Amino acid sequence: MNEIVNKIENAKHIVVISHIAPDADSISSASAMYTFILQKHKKVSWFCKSKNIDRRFSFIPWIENIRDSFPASADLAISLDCGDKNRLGFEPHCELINIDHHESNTNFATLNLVDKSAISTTEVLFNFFKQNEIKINKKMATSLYAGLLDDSDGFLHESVDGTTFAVALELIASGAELKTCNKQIMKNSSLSALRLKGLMFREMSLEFDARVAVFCVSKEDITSCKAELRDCEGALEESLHLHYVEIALLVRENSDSTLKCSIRSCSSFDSLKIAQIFDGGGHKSRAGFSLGSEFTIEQAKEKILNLIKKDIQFEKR
Ligand SMILES: [Mn+2]
Repeated sequence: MNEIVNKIENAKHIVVISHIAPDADSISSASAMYTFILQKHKKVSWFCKSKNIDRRFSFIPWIENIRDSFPASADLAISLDCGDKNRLGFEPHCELINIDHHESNTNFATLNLVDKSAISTTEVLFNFFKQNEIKINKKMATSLYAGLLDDSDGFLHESVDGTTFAVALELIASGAELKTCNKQIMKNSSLSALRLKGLMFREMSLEFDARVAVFCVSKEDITSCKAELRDCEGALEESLHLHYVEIALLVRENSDSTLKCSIRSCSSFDSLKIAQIFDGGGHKSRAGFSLGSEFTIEQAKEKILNLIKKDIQFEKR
């Protein structure tokens, strides 16, 4: 029997963990694992340190069961889509299994199922279910599809290939509610988020021959639009649609004046390499890291742009 299946069989109380500030992939993969464990008539809990979960995910099965306190009686924890231990937001006292696809994953658990070639953690989980002849029911299929959809940027990410569509096809055949997923994940925005996007594009600067789009967002920018921190993502991703832009940089101020920096790349530029200088994580095409309040937004921007300048290939396009 597979080692992970074995651990699940032998555990009494299992906790699935979504990472802090969870995205669709982390929520969906935890949901699919939760459904699987529930079917085994096992006691299962769902932990996520962040309180403010994106409303777009409200259709994901069992999401109402997420708790921000870690149950004391748990004897097995399974983290989903967490690249490193800090992303858990809690140090589990029990045995830990790590299921993920991040390039920067540090294999921090006792048992690690990390496939860096997978487009989403839900794809890793799909393969795990298949290999262990676990039936994917309608709830699981919906969750797995939602993560695949979001992490593949609606099947437009450059690493999307026939395999991605083959997985999607199988999930649809298993009953995935694709219309709900497509609408909720890809086409559901708030007015505040759209206002922030407008503000961000108005203030965006272009550097290095317009190959780098730069966004600086203060906490006042966010509050003036009544937006959420995560609403900065849209403009960041969309700036890569501009013809010459290969890299997008966001320096965002948190409410406590610390900074969160995100880098996106649609060329061979390695975002993760920069993020790792600052103990961050992610993938080549999308990575992030935090900075303390010792830097102003402007100083952080200059520092990161200097690093990007060293790495960007100034070959003729
Ligand atoms: Mn992911």
